[in-house]
Amino acid sequence: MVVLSNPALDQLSLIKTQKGTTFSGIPVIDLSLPDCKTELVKACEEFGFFKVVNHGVPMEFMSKLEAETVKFFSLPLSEKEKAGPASPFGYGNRRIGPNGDVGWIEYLLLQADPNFVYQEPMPASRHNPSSFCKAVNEYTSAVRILACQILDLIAEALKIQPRNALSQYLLDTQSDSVFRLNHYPPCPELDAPQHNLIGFGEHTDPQILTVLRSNNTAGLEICMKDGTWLSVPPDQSSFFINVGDAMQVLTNGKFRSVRHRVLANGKKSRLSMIYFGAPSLTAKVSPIPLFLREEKSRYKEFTWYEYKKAAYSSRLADNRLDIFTTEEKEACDGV
Ligand code: GA4
Repeated sequence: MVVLSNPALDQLSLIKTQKGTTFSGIPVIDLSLPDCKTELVKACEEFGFFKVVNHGVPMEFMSKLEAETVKFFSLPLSEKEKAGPASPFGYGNRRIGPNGDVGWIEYLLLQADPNFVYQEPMPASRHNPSSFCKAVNEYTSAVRILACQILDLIAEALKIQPRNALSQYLLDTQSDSVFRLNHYPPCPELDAPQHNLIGFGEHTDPQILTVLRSNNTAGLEICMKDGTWLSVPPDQSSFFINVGDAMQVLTNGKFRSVRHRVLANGKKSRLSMIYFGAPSLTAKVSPIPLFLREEKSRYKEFTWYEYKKAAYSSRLADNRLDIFTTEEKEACDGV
């Protein structure tokens, strides 16, 4: 469990939400259908967010990792801390990033490049480390393939050449991809009807594409173009995909990096497993020439390292692309 004292609670943001808006219109894309690539592009432009079904990842991979994750987060704090501090990889609780952001959360952050094999040191007591490592490795390999399939379909629909121009970033052995396991513990005394506790504050993901799977507990909200927050009904057998900042830049703003947040409303534990597909630190990030035929570049070229360096001096809610834009202010950067 997360160790949180009552004064710690005072520092966490309590936000008021309008009465439970549950958005049912989130795009659901069936990857087995021939026209899914057009739908993927539409969803990336309109929402920067969608759900995929018939994705080919065995349910068994998800449930095995979920069971192992539950075991891991049930360990005593001292055992979880043996994974090392999350700076940047390891176990963390409450603190998110290095600049004062906090949430009602504990998590494990891991490297996720294609060569990386998750191994010990891992907590040993009451828990079988090798089965946890196996489940992480099995799951991350499968979702990496899924992310690459989605990127290839998008490239095909947009006629980006070569077809693997986007997925190659994730398949690069030096890819800076990250894997995150999040646990939002229940906090019943805060479950007042008009209040919600912030599990993970609003932000956009830095990377190219995010693949998220959660258990059946609600909490995720996405920010629409008009600034309203919509709650995403959980679905433990599907994946939710976020467009990240790097993808917004690669498409010169055609795709929208979606602002999102997680509320931990107190009744049930929420568990999520998230793969963030990223370029290598030396990769140059700038719009693909195809997107510059009719429009000038909205972004200055940067290396992924430069973006990351700036990102780690930012607060969670900051717009991390502002400093790389060629225009005064982004037109559609949410709230
Ligand atoms: C948001 C998306 C991923 O969870 C993450 C986060 C990272 C962290 O928790 O260490 C960051 C955050 C995330 C964006 C800005 C920086 C970095 C915390 C923070 C304040 C792992 C990532 O890649 O960027």
